[in-house]
Amino acid sequence: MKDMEDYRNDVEIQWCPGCPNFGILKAFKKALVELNRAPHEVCLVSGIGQAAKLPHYLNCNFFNGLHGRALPVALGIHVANPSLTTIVVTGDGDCYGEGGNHFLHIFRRNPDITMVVHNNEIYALTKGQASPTTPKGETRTMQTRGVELRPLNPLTIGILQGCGFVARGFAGDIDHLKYLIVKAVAHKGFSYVEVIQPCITWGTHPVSWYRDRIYKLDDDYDPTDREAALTKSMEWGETMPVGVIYKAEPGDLFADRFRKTVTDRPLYELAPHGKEKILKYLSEFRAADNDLSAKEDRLW
Ligand SMILES: Cc1ncc(C[n+]2csc(CCOP(=O)(O)OP(=O)(O)O)c2C)c(N)n1
Ligand code: SF4
Ligand SMILES: [Mg+2]
Repeated sequence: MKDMEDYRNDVEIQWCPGCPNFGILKAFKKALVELNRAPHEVCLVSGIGQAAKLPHYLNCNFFNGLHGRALPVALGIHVANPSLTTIVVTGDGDCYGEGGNHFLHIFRRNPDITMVVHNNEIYALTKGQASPTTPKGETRTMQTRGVELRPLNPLTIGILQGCGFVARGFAGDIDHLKYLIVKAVAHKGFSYVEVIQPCITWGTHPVSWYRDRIYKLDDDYDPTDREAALTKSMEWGETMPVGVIYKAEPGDLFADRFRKTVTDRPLYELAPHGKEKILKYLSEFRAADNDLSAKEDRLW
């Protein structure tokens, strides 16, 4: 049996004290323990942002790449080694702004990957500019006269584009969020969990404002009813539902189609010496990087 200690590392956390991201981190640890995944069986993938730092603070495989590009990297990792539990951790700016193209098309591909989006309606790492989910009219550090554009409704897009698992959680309800992450990872096919994550430094509203408006979907709600789910996904403002909003049959999976059309074996099996080669390239890259740094030191 795994426990939370298996996922703990000693990396110093760079979030503001009290940031709701701490709640999401804890929900992740609890979910991975409940799923009984060992750290080496998990790979977290992220881009850039406060949200994208989360994988740094967990003891497991992770890949931290370019802004907005976590999804294609995750797809590559998943095809190379489908036995890994691959989870993308991203923010509203990273995913719906810079990564908007990948966000749209991942649903069509339907890989067995989970994506968790921290939605704080802001570009927090770069000090509070508007993001695609900032409500119209609200001011931000760059949008001092109020945002003129209508916000994106990403959950509705997910359902319309055929995502088989669409959920919303709240960073302030760790156990419920853990429940959603467990369900999402267990779902075969692409699963999408958006998390309401108020930014207490740059955001407009305190955590209590969200708490007052959030409610859990009750047992009478049927997430397999697509029409009802579309309506529910558009509910945002004075009331904000959390829970599994939409669930469908998994459909055909990206890795299975890849096996039929490209190769019937995981890519890592086709390159048995891959690990040695990667270690060799990394040591060459580091040597070149050190060499460059030494030259820069001499220049400056
Ligand atoms: C290509 C590129 N454009 C812009 C930036 C600057 N940048 C870094 S993080 C960020 C916003 C991240 O916002 P979000 O994904 O919502 O994460 P948060 O910090 O809010 O968790 C931006 C614009 C960058 N690093 N790279
Ligand atoms: S700036 Fe906002 S999102 Fe970033 S760590 Fe601070 S409270 Fe959290
Ligand atoms: Mg954000």
